[in-house]
Amino acid sequence: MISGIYSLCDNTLTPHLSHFELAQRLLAGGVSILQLRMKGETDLKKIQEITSSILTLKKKYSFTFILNDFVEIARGLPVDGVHVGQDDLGISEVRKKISPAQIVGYSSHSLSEAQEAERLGVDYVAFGAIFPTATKGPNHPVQGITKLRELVDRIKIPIVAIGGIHRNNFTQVLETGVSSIAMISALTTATNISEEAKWFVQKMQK
Ligand code: TZP
Ligand code: MG
Repeated sequence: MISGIYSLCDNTLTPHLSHFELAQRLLAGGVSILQLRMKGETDLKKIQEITSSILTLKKKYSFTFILNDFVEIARGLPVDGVHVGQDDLGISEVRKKISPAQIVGYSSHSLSEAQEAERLGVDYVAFGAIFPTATKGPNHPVQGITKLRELVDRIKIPIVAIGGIHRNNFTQVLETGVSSIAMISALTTATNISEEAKWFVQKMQK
């Protein structure tokens, strides 16, 4: 379930596109996973509506749909899972709220945090930022490829590499043996989002 290209449906860098439009373009490019990420949004009804609209795309595309942060919304809708981090509810609390079929992903920012998340029973960990990224700003910790490789050796659950990943460093990340690779800017700021997603999808299938 967690393999291939993990796209973040976050329109911060492309506000002219709605989340639904962005999701359509990413999915048309063949991404395996789509995470709806609406950081700072407080209108729960709006998040619910957008989540429901993206769920309708399941009729057309096969993808794993993850909701970032909003566990209460994930609880009431047939999304495949939720993605949480340090600032959210604890893992066991999240588990109690969602359905047993739904998965939990966790954002980790060090080897020990990723290992602890595995111990607490998350289904996958995101690890990053692998490279510096303007999307997270200059103060976000950067892990690098060596640490990513180390994590691949240390844990059994799927690892999603994230942060600063673009065409020019994608192969390097892929070669570490991670299950999945996540991107925001490399996909959402492309002139043709679907074509760009396709390029990464094909690169990962080779
Ligand atoms: N978590 C760690 S880095 C990051 C997140 C959400 C941002 C990734 O964005 P980009 O544009 O792919 O570097
Ligand atoms: Mg969060």
